[in-house]
Amino acid sequence: MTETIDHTPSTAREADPFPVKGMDAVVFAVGNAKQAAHYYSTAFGMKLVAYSGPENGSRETASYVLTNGAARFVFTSVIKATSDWGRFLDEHVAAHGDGVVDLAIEVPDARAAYAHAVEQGATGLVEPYELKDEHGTVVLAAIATYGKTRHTLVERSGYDGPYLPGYVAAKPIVEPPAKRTFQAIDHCVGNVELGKMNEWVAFYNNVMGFTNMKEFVGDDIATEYSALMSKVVADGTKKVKFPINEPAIAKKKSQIDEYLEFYGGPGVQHIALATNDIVATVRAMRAAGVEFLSVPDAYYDTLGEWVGDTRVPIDELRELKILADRDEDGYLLQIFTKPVQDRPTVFFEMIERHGSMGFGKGNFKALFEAIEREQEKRGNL
Ligand code: TYF
Ligand code: FE
Repeated sequence: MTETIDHTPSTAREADPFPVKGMDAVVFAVGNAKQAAHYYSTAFGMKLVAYSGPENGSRETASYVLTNGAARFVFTSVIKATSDWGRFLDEHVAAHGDGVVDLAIEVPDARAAYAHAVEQGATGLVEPYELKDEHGTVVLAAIATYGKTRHTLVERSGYDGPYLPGYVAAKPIVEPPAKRTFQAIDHCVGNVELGKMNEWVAFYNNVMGFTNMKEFVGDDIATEYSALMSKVVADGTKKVKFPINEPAIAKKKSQIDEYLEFYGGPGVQHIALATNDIVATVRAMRAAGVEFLSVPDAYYDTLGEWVGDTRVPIDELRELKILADRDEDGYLLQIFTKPVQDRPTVFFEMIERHGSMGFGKGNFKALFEAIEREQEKRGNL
């Protein structure tokens, strides 16, 4: 008797209508991209790899592309607006301060992804188009998400230039650190208005076929510790993970309301960066002047009892104010920066995962109380 075995991966059998390869880039609109590129080089240990500006034919905007392993950030500022895109960026910076305009996703087929997204109700912002240079061809399209944020869909199909056609290779601003500070984008979090979280979760379910991850912050945590609710959507491979937060009503002003007020609407709240040595990363970033949230010493007095053994001794976690959490799959270590601009808006998370696919639910109380202490310093009670 012969047996036939189907070796097709299950995702292919089910014909995922919106396959993704991973995050392509996080694009920031900032007031001064030249200085932002310097900060992310010296403070975050990233490497400038590509540039587009007046010197190579882009008279309207200057863009700096920095990488760290697979993580790519693009910082764009307007020199002199002459098109709708330049005016959009000018208005974005005026209204929101420095912030994220684009969570670009790499897809195998941008035309198919765009057509599927629009058919599922997404707002199309840019119809698929090709860009070519001596390194090859890319296909780009863009759809809208929360606030004024977009998802550019990037099909690279073997393109081997430093970023996209129109960009030239650039040398690092400073010598990159001997040890990489992080190597990938772990997740990108959005803050939306009260009552809109489920609508945006449904958007990612329908438009991208993303599914809900098991970890969420419901009313219980919202009312007891902090005023927010959160759900996480992810693609089938869990490479692209998008938590969505909304404010909840509580005694204290929600950190999400504070963000919405100072950002001037919904937008990206934090980007989590994956590291395989969070101790070295935090030491390097602290030495370079990056400020992190602090939890009280008491957090570490009981940590060992519930987290058990981790790669890093509790005393070192305590010294560096790194948080730890464990679930049935493993554990994670994480820490959060303070907002990286004067507005209490965008911040970063550094995360070292050991099996756990969670987001640090065991830390939400300590973390949210730390955020509330910062809110009080700002006068937002
Ligand atoms: O991404 C997450 O879900 C965690 C926890 O305002 C978190 O990093 C959630 C909400 C928030 C800050 C951190
Ligand atoms: Fe996070």
